[in-house]
Amino acid sequence: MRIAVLGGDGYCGWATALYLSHRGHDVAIIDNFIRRQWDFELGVQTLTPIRPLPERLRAWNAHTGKSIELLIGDVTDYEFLAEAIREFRPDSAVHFAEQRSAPYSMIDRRHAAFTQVNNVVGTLNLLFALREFAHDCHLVKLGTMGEYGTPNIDIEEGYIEIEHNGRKDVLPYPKQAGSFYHLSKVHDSHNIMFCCKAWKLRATDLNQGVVYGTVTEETALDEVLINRFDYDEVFGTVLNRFCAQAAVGHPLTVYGKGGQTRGFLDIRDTVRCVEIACTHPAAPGEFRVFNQFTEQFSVLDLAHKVEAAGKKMGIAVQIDHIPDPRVEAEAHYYNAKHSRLIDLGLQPHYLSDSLLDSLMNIAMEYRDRIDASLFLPQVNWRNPRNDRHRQLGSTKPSISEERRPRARALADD
Ligand code: NAD
Ligand code: USQ
Repeated sequence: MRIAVLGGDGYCGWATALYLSHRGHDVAIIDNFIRRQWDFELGVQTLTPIRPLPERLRAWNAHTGKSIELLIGDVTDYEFLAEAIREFRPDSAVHFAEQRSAPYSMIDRRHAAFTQVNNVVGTLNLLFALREFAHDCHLVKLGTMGEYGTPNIDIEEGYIEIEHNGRKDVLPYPKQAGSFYHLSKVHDSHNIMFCCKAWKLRATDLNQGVVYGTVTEETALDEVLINRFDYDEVFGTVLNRFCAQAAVGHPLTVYGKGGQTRGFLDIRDTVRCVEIACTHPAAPGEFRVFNQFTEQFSVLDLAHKVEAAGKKMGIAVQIDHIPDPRVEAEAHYYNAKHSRLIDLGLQPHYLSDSLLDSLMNIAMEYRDRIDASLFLPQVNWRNPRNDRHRQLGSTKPSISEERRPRARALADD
């Protein structure tokens, strides 16, 4: 298939582009590298030393003989995106190209507005470009399990049958998102559903849980192909962060009670799920939702798993409960369905002891790059700041004055 990977320089997108290319699909990456600018803005860097995208692509070609096309541009620029879609003519457009950090969206008004404009307008542009230039192309959109929040009933895959005053209907599952970022995904879902109905586009919303891990078969071929591993408070996700914290002897930062329960998956399952969605497209006019995760854990479950893995390696891991900077339930019911991708052939990689050991080993290997001052949360849901600077994407730090020197050092590098 011809598959466009929007956001293919990012964490999930890079691993997916390589996997799809390896499996014989013709792949084009569309990206504007804004994720790398956010690292500069925040004065942070990934634990793993990622290389510039053209260098990554040359290495991929040298190892496999396969080429991945690169289209550099901003998906919120309609002219650029329309041209990219018209020229590449994808069978599937896999859309990862959004601002995906909940804390980033909660920094201040400007970051909230940026997140929603970047995400909602990018997706809207893609819907219009598909309608105009690739009507039969299947949109595979990365959504999030966080769209549903934590209701006190089972979570279904996208839709729920409701009986009300003696009548029944199947309706979109209620959304209770927990940040301006998560809300941007809710807005996307509504726009996509409407376009499937109005224009008979075909789309799959992959409501993905929290991803962990960094190594896939393809990224392991060469260090030049290494993937991101974020551990800072803004972009680092919880299990990756706990492994980095353990590696440098920092107490694990469990927010509040730690009963927050979420769906999780290995990045090797992310890439496979996307391929499954592409090769089993939705029908014209269909808006399909798959819950993309393989297991659910509470934050405290994960902390104990990392503690046990540390013990085997001779590292004494301490677990701290710090005040939760987010507004979220710290103990709640959680039971989310996730059978549709398994029905289509997904064979999950569960979080085994050996996998956790390998995550810890990566954190240990690159521990000299860890800046422990990035662990403690500074963004607070109850108290987002007013605007800090004029322009987004500048190399100026946006969270605190203390980070200025680090941002400058990174920029100088
Ligand atoms: P990431 O930040 O590592 O990658 C996103 C990529 O999109 C970056 O390379 C960035 O430069 C690009 N991008 C962003 N806005 C763009 C724009 N306007 N134009 C062109 N390119 C743009 O994020 P990720 O972790 O790979 O997440 C990818 C997608 O998966 C996101 O939509 C995210 O919401 C979703 N998701 C991620 C996770 C997770 O745990 N990482 C979990 C659930 C869902
Ligand atoms: N948490 C801690 N300690 C930490 C970091 C996080 O207790 O040091 C807690 C958070 O409070 C939250 C949970 O761990 O309850 C998950 O937080 P996270 O930062 O790992 O993930 P989240 O903010 O939910 O976002 C990530 C991705 C996002 C994706 C989402 C899937 O960044 O793009 O949409 O996972 S989901 O969680 O299903 O919404």
